[in-house]
Amino acid sequence: MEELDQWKEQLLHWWSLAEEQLRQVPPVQLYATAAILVFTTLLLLSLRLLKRAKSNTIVLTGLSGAGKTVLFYQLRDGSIHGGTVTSMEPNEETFVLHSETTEKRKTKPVHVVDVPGHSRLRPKLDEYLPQAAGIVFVVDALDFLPNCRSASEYLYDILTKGSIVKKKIPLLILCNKTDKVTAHTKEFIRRQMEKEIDKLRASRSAISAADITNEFTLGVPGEQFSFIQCYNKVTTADASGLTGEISQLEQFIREYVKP
Ligand SMILES: Nc1nc2c(ncn2[C@@H]2O[C@H](COP(=O)(O)OP(=O)(O)OP(=O)(O)O)[C@@H](O)[C@H]2O)c(=O)[nH]1
Ligand SMILES: [Mg+2]
Repeated sequence: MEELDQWKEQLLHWWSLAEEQLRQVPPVQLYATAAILVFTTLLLLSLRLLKRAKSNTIVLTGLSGAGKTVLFYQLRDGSIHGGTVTSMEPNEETFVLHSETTEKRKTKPVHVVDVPGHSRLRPKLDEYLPQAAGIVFVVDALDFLPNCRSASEYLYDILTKGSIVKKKIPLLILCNKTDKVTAHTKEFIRRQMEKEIDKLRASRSAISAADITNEFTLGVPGEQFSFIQCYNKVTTADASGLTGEISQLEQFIREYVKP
């Protein structure tokens, strides 16, 4: 009890000292300090708000025939209509995910862009990637081995783009067509792509002095390449656009575009 009283006395003493000090300060200075404090708090608050106003764009990319357009329709309508043909233009729309249309609470619409894999249309990707909240790299898990090299090259080029690295945009490697038993597992696909990128890294750094195309390098020099070493968060998931098994894709979307 006595100790508490002592503390109280000490506090009162400090308070009166502080008061005396404040009284000596001209009021103009006091107002100026208060104004600066209020201004910085408001500035910090608005910066936080701005940061929260995040993009709601999800970009679907990957080689031609991987199943991007089928996934796009599954996300939007929960069906694939009559089927798809090789896309010649990006498919772009803002909608509420089909699986969420039955929910009572309102959910935020997602802006989904499906960029064709045809090499002539790939430059289009640069228009969409920098504004993405997340990138989905679709891989054909059935016909994977013959396409492993070109898919890895495409992925390498995405993961070394300055605009993507600087913003640390998360990327999902989506192994599609898992409705067929002969589809490769996502672990296998991840490992094979890591090996392929490891090889690519060596060949690219050898030529990069001559004609620089990649703004960033990947991985740790002298170490076997792994996606864990990337600046961007890279994860893997399974899907079947054909049968509508897209829950892992929707989970990824909702992790980065909050409902
Ligand atoms: N078995 C199976 N086939 C699929 C699946 N998803 C897509 N396909 C088939 O794969 C082919 C290509 O699908 P698309 O969605 O058109 O491919 P894309 O990635 O949009 O191709 P581009 O527009 O050329 O870039 C179609 O014949 C689809 O029927 C799937 O989950 N399982
Ligand atoms: Mg398509």
